[in-house]
Amino acid sequence: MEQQLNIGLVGTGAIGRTHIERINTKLSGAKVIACADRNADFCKSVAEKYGLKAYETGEEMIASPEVDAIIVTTLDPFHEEYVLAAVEAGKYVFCEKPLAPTADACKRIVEAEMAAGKQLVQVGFMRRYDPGYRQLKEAISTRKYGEPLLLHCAHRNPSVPPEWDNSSAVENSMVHEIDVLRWLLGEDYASAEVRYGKATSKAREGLHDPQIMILTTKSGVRIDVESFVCNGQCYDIRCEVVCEDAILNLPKPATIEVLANTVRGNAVDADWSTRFTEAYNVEFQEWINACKAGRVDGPSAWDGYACQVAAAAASKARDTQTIQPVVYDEKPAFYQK
Ligand code: ISE
Repeated sequence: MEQQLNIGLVGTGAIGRTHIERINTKLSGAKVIACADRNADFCKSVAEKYGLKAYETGEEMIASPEVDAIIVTTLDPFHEEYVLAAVEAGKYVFCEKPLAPTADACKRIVEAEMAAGKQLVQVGFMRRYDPGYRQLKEAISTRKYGEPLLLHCAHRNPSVPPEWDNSSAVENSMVHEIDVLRWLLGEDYASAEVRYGKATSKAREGLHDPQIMILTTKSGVRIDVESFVCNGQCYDIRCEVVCEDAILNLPKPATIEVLANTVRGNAVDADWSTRFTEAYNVEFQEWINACKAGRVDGPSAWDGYACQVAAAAASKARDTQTIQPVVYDEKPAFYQK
């Protein structure tokens, strides 16, 4: 029988727990067998619920020979230290997005990985695994419909948590577009801009919603992304690619038709966890398979860095209401596929 990949997960909050359930009940070839969290009591309760070993610290778990690979689902500011510990231990590590809150922190991870001499890090940009985005990617990369020229995208959430601030639209939500559109088009960004729409009265005071991010790629493709995070209705993700010979649209998720209140329509997702369930499943199954085959084939530490460079430019653009250049360091040969 093929050997099981034993995973240790650090950060037992909501997303961490859904990944434990996903891996241990739906996927094959791996099991989460251990966990760690700064909140020791909560960690113990999670360990008990799922039959895992609770470690006192993330570092201890990462170093343990019982654990083959690591998942990091802590709060964003703690990603760096656990990813670095995993790299130092020579273990594959999957880190939820963002790899780290700043481009500098991501760069430290990139440097540590290069010093280790082997790619070990994958970043949790699950949209790359969504069947709809994969169809778009295929259509764009073959140039079957000509060159992509413009993209119109939307990222709409019904509501946001209380800690959400003006920067979160870029840093927390639109980072997904920053990553997935760079991957779709296969090129880096040249500039970023963020403008405000007329503010909805439904957002709490001080929170400016909606916002529009405008990105221009190095070859000149123009992208607009609407972020409307207090729309009060539904979770809605759109991506329309205007090519020279066709207009391509991200397929809408197939959902049941509902007849109610004199309206005929299709059910919509209430949030991202249901909208991207299939993408998360594929993402983790492919990660498990790749770890067992001894490689990383998903979003790399370099992709994590590139995303934070563009996010920082977009945030600066929003704060100063100017257009900002997106300037990356030169991509090392280590990450050229
Ligand atoms: C959340 O953190 C996510 O990652 C979701 O995918 C995104 O749609 C949402 O806007 C974020 O708040």
